[in-house]
Parts: sequence; structure tokens; C-alpha cells
Amino acid sequence: MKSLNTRMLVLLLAMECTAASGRTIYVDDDGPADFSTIQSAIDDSNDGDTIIVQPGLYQELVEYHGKNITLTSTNPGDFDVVAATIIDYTVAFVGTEDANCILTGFKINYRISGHGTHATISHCLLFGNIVSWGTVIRSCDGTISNCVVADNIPAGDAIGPSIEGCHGLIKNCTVANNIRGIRVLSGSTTTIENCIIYGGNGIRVEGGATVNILYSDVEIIYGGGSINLGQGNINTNPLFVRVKDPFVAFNGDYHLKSQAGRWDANEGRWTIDEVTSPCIDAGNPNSPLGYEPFPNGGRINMGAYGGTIQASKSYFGRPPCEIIIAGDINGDCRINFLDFQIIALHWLRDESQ
Ligand SMILES: [Ca+2]
Ligand SMILES: [Ca+2]
Ligand SMILES: [Ca+2]
Repeated sequence: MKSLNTRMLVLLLAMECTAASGRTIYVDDDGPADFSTIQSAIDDSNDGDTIIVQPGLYQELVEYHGKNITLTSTNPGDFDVVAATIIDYTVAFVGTEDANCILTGFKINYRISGHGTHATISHCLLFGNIVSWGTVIRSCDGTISNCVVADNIPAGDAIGPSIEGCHGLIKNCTVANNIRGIRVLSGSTTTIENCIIYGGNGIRVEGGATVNILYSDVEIIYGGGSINLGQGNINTNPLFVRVKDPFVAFNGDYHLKSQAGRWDANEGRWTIDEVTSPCIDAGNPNSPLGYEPFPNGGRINMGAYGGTIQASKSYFGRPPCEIIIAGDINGDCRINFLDFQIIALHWLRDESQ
């Protein structure tokens, strides 16, 4: 009897562990998987589940229905994978989702409609969309990071901001060359960190709204609300690779130019530019570097590619050195006080847990 009870306890514990970790559900539009549409996978999922979507074209409305699930492409950290995993319409939340609800790694061809959701949104591409008001992210109050919002056009005469009513943290995003930029609504606060908001785009802060801005490159800030400018802000041409020409059928490329190398997605290789963006190594020194390739300056870049494998490399006045010397933290081929400063800033930090 005692041993049966023990066995039942073990079984119950095992069931609880399974519930906590959740199921993994696979979706592919044209290959073997659990489902061929994202929505059918969401409908079958429960809180805590992870839905992994293979590259493909998903021509559907994707609705979370309040489920705190993870919806991800196969490698959200790689923007080449993100660009190939396409939701050809809207992603909609009902608004009750919390920060454990995740949307990461998709190109979204219409809009993210949040209804006040606190879902965590990252590594999404919203560019070249033709959408009502020109608004591609609306009412998402969780953290939005590493998203490119660019070249979006209103479908009719009514013109709105590309990001509206998102009152959380917007971090490492690039907002450029839309008809309008970000609008913060009355009674709310938005924090903007490590972002590039440029190319005719700015931040409109309505009366009674508050915006906190730090380590960002912002072209224009206007409106009757409170504007708190923290450390590290600039207003300088970010030197994007290519801004979309409105009369030509190509999209812009919002990677940052660098004489030490930047990723060319069209060619699938690193290439060297004649100038270097002031947004490289200009993000918050306390932000994790993530996956930035060497030489990375020991400091995150501003913009959507900052902290990713496609972050533009740091330039120190001559080509990067051939070998990496132990102790050269910033990658300038010298070991000196600059390296020591970076070590001192992060001294005794422990991310091993
Ligand atoms: Ca596929
Ligand atoms: Ca860097
Ligand atoms: Ca160094």
C-alpha cells in the first residue's frame, strides 16, 4: 500500500512537471508537422505550450485567444529565417495575455493588434505593409524588442502612426521611413531604449502621456506630453544600408553601415561599407551583448539588429585584426583601459543560473 502511494506521488509529480513545461507543437505549411496552419495549432494548445513554425507562407488571421503560449519561428535570432516565416495577415491578441505569452521571429504582412496585451513580442519584421492608417503595431503593452517597422504605407487617405498606443518597453527596435512613427496616448507611459526612430519618423507624445527615452537615435519628438530624456540619446543620421525609394519597387535595408562589416541579406554574406554608423556600440552599456559577432565593441548596437548575429561590426580606424587576443574585449586589437572599463562595468555579473 505504501509503495503504491509512493508510485502515485511520483506519477502526480511527473504529470505536474509535464504541465509546467508544456507541449511542443510543430507547424509547417508544406511539410510533415502536427498542423499546417498556425491557428489550428493555437486552437489545440494550452498555456505553457510552445508552437514552432517552419519557414513558409501562412495566409491566415492568427488569434491568441488569451492563451499564454510561445509562438516562434525555428530560429528567431536569425533574421534570414524570420524573413522566410511569413504570416500574411494580422496577429491578434485579446488583451489578457501576460509576459509569458510570446510572439517571436515572424515577418508579419499586415498588423499586430494587441488590445492592451502584455505579451512579449520580439524579432518581428513589419515592413512594406499597406495597412489601414499605416499602423502595424497597435495597443501592445508588453516588451517589444528587435523589431523592424519600416516602409509601411496607409491603405487609404487616413494617416496614423506606425506604432500606436504601445505602453510598455520598446527596446532595440528600428522605426524608419513610415509615414509616421510612434504615438504615445494620453494617460500612459512608454519607455524607448536602444532604438532608432528615423527617416521622417519621430515620437508624438500626447498631452497627459509620458515617454522615457534612453540610448536611442530619435529624429523628432513632439506633442504636449512629458518627455524624459535619459542618457545616451543622439539625433544623427543612422546610416542605414538603403532607405526605400518611394518610386522604386524595393524595400529598404535597415542594417547599419560599417567599415568593419555588416550583413548583406540579399547576398548572404558580410560586406564592407565606406562609412560607419554612429548607432554601432551606442546602446545601453548595461544591456547584454547577446549574439553580436566580434569585433562588437563590448557594447550593444542601437536598432533591431543590435544584440543579434546580424549586428554590424565595430570599426576602429582600420580593418579588424586577424586574430583575437585574450583580454581584448572591445575588439580593437589592443588590450588597454577601454577593455578594463567594460570588465569593471560587468564585474561579478553571473548569468550561469
Ligand atoms: Ca514550409
Ligand atoms: Ca556592438
Ligand atoms: Ca581592446
